[in-house]
Amino acid sequence: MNQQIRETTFASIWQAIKDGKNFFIAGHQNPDGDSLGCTLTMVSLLSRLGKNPYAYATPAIGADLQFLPGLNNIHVNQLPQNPAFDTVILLECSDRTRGGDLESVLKNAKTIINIDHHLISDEYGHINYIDSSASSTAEIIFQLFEANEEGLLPSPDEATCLYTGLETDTGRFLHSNTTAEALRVASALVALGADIAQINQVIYFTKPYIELKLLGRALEKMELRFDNKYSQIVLTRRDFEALGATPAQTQGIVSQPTMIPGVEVSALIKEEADKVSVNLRARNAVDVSQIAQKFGGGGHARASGFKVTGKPLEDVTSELAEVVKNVVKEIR
Ligand SMILES: [Mn+2]
Repeated sequence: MNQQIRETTFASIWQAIKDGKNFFIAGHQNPDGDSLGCTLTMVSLLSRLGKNPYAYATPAIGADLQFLPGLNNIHVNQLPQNPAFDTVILLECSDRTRGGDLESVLKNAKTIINIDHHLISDEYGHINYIDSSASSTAEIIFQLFEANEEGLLPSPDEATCLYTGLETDTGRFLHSNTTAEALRVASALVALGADIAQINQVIYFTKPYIELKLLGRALEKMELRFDNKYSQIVLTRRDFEALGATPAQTQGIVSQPTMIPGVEVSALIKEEADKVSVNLRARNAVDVSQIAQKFGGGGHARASGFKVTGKPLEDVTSELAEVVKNVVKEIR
């Protein structure tokens, strides 16, 4: 994306912020650090500008993100009865349903602003700022600040929220989306007061007992297939019940097998109460977002996923294996 387009588009976002009064802000469902960090930053920024922001998240906020400053400003699972927002800002939502059932909000909005870094977007907004070269939406939001003509900068709390988005979406600055720009923005956020000691302590050096036990069980069940290029972990309902764990407690598990030399694709397949959900990771050669798209999902080249309802675990597992088999057989 060239600089000209970028500045023009940021200018149109600032104009919409200036023109708006009652704002609705949401990230995607099951919000991650980027989604929540950006939502909180926008709420805080809009409040500073004298606007009325209403932030929404669904269905819940993970235990590891409870430390984020300003979290009590988020309405979890609560939509107003008669929504009347002139401006809607959706973050990290590749289509208008990613943030939940928001039609009642969207249909009355004068301006919908869509800010995202995912590869594919429906461009459902009146203003669509999609930059798939950005490591995270947090990186884009920081650039948005920089494009502000009045020299507005993130507060220390906002810097903490944005840094959390950047750090979690880059896998602690380890994934291939850790660009020079991502590191520049991270550095600027630290200079602005991001509390990195707390972020790291809470997100990376804290894990509940049950999650460690679940990791152990998952690694125990890991299987290598197709010349050891595919790692498959299947967690059944019985696995979760045996530990008193939930499918939400599997964060980080799917990345573990990509440490094994030769593994190109890692899949974590979870049997949930009403669906089968699959997380995919790639080491290098494979674009797993294309695999996820075949099953109605999406995401990034190195990290993606999908959900299937009304199909048994075994069928999803074998259909996925068939697709992966055809993809990895090309890799020498
Ligand atoms: Mn993101």
